[in-house]
Amino acid sequence: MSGETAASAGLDDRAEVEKLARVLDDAARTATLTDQLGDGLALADAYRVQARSIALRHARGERRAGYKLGFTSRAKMAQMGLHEVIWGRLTDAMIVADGGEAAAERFVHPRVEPEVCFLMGAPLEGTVTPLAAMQALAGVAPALEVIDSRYRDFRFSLADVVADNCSAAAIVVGPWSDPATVDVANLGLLLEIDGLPARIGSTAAILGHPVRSLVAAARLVAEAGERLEPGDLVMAGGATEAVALNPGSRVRLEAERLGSVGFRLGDRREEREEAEA
Ligand code: OOG
Ligand code: MG
Repeated sequence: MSGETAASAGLDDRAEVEKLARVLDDAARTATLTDQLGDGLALADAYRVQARSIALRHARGERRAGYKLGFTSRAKMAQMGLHEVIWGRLTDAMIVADGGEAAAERFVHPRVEPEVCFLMGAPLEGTVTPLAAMQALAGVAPALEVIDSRYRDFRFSLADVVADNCSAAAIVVGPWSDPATVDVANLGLLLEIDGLPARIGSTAAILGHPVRSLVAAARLVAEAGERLEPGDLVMAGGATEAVALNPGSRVRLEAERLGSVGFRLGDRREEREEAEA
């Protein structure tokens, strides 16, 4: 290392941010693993790398779809050994239709998490009350997130995972409910894989109330000079540990009062046979 630490000096060199963004973008685009970035990366620089990697996606035509929060439940924090709420960006290319299929080739070692997704009806930024956050909503839905770390062994530091856009890979959003009529504070969640229960939980596991994720999102994105915009999706974070998926798996989340959402991970063999036919 040089005399200065990355934490104090930051990645002064734009070229260095750009290089790391390209490495991670390539890894995500081609579904290949890459090495952890190492101890020298400061969290603020990791967010700069993330922003640049998303800019590369936008340059390829992907559109903004909103934000995701990470490590908003104890179960997720304990599973990954990291204890700070993080945020990443969603694009339209990550959206899989409810009841649809996601090609297995898109992922390296996918895991699925039961979540709640918010739909913004009005802008929201900075320090807001839970009530103001609720009033900015147009909808709330049961949702699944597929995370797929680009790092070997699904292991990373907080800065690593932030730079890697918080492992974001795909989301599946179920039917919208009116947040004025459904209280999302404490709703039972049942995650099924291939028809068998894989995890049970509650929306209360998400920071005690999922609206706190929305409040955190408004504050955190404002620190980066951004705001939640009407039409944005905001994924509140996994309510339970993430569960590893195999090709061909059928995933379904049943959420009390909100209904269900599901998708199938494509079967690599079928895809290969189709390609050969
Ligand atoms: C980081 C992403 C965390 C969540 O819902 O907590 C996340 C990871 O665990 O790979 O999406
Ligand atoms: Mg998640």
